[in-house]
Order: sequence, then structure tokens, then C-alpha cells
Amino acid sequence: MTELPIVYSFRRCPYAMRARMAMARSRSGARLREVVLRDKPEAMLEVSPKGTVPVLVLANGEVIDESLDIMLWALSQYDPDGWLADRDNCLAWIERNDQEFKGWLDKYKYANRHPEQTEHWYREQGEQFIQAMESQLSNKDWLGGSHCRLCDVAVFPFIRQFAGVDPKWWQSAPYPSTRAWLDRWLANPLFTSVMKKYPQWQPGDQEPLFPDAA
Ligand SMILES: N[C@@H](CCC(=O)N[C@@H](CS)C(=O)NCC(=O)O)C(=O)O
Repeated sequence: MTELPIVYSFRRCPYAMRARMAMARSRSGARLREVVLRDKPEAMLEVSPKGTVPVLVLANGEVIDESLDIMLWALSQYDPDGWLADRDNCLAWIERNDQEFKGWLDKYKYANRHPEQTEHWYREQGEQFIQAMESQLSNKDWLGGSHCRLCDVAVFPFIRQFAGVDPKWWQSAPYPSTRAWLDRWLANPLFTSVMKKYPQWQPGDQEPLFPDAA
């Protein structure tokens, strides 16, 4: 039997979510080790001392410890929906999400830890990205254009968090197309499948197969 890769993941981490989405869609079978961030397994830190999830350890020992690289690796094995098309446009969205929006999202989520500005102010900074998304999504179904692409998958877990900070505000915010796009993702069976709960992995535990039907 071929040895499967190991993926260290944390259910609620948006980076881990996007990696799991790509792995699930590409049916890249792996053994999943659910991590608790305050109690990271030694085995994970040995292969990736920077200590972030997700981390994928391939059967040949190669370690991929950036979520975007895991997505690209998984989809390069099998990409049934063409998520890898239009890559440059997609990478620009992802870069803006990761480098700019994510910082404002964190400050908006934890505004009490950043008292230099108000929660409202941090939200407004994040909204600049949402406004760019809204203008794209009011013309096209996806950030990737007429088809769902890598950027749609990679960005959506972060928009989900942004919407979740103040759901009442989000429901009446002037971003109907982005709201509809997010709602489509939330109802997508692929997303619900990658949100399955797993117990924290402990050394010696037999890891569950991921995705389930791999
Ligand atoms: N650039 C990394 C970022 C991953 C990341 O920051 N993950 C967070 C959880 S969402 C983490 O592991 N943080 C380490 C910690 O909180 O100790 C990637 O894309 O994989």
C-alpha cells in the first residue's frame, strides 16, 4: 500500500481551510492530524519549525508549509474544475487578501487588542478589499470571472471570518454580490465536508483519512 501524505491542520484556520478545500477537490488523499495551536505536536515543529498550519508532508518527505503552495501542489495532481486557470489574475487577488486584507481582518476581529483605532475604523480598512470584490462580483459570478478559480477558494475563508465578526452588519452592508458569493460557498458541500470535526491528534493515534472518501 502506498504511504499517504500527512496534513497538519486546524479546523477553524482559514489557511488550513483553503488547503483542505483544494486537497478535497483534487482528491489528494492524506492522513489528517488535527492540531491545537497552543499545543503543537513536536513532529510538526520538527518538519516545519515556523509552527503554522497547514503543513503537508509528502510520502517522499518533502514538506509544504504554505497554504497556497499546498493548494497549488494538490491541484497540480488533479484539477477537475480548472481552478488553476487564469493564474496571474488569481494570484493578484490572493496576494491582496493575504498581504493587506488579512491584517485588517485580524485587527477588526480583535479591535480590543488594538486600541489605537476603533473596530469601525478597522472594518472600513478591510472594506476596501470587499469593495473591490463587490465591483468584480456584481459583473461576474466569481473573482476568477465566469468560473470559480483558485482565488475564489483561497479568499473565501477570510471573507467568511470578516462577515462573522458582526453578522448583523454584514447582512445589511452594501455588498449584496459578495454576500451572495459567500452564501454560495457556505452552502457548498465541499466546504461542509472539509469542516468535519476531528479530535486533536496525539502521537501514536491512527490518523483519519482526508478527504473522507479518498
Ligand atoms: N502563510 C501561512 C500562514 C498560516 C497561519 O498563519 N496559520 C495560523 C493559524 S490560522 C497559525 O498556524 N498560527 C500559528 C499560531 O497561532 O501559533 C500559510 O498560508 O500557510
